[in-house]
Amino acid sequence: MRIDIITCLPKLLESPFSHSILQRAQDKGLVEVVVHDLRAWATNKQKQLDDYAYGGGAGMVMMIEPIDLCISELKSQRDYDEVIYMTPDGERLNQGVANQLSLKKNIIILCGHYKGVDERVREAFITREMSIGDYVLSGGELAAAVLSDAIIRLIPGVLSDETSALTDSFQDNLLAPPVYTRPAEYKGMKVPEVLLSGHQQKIEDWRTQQSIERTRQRRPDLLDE
Ligand code: 6GU
Repeated sequence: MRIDIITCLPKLLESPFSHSILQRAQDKGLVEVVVHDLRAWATNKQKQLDDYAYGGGAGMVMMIEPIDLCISELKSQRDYDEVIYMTPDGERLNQGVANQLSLKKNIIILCGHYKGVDERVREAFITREMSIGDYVLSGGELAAAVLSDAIIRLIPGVLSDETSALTDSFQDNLLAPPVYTRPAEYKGMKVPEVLLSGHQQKIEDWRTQQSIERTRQRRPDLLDE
């Protein structure tokens, strides 16, 4: 899989892809993440990317031409399954969407900034608009990093234990059960006996029951879906 991220703040995206699982996924060749500085497609000598909104009002709007040039250049090099625009008024990201997107071959992610992009960008180039939740971030970069992380860890081979994504919270619309490690007792706080019992079936049953109970208490909305 290849993810092309278009941004006017490429530095914001350096660190998230340079550590741990996301770095290892790239080193193994399972995913290629390429961050593009939109400034490289700026057309005037001031390298301007945004301008005042027609009709007035606070906030700058990202101009269509640099985005058109950038996306057109990428599309001339390969076919893309999706061109995703990160915006708080997009479709809310969930595990189901991450699962879908992890099956794609090439995707572009455009990060919004300022008051957003000229609406014609959305009409002409964008196939899908994503939000990561009902709150506003300063720009789409951190949201793009969140989306990319959620996708990349689902690509087969990225997680060292292939089954570990299957036991994540939300994978079956349930929250994950509690987990424990050594010591078996710490300052009087004990690990549930069943986990020390060695009875694998009892342990699975306990985990399932804990997942259901935890979901009922914390996220009853998930049980209705
Ligand atoms: Cl995708 N962008 C911004 N700027 N804020 C957000 C968001 C995206 N998702 C939630 N809040």
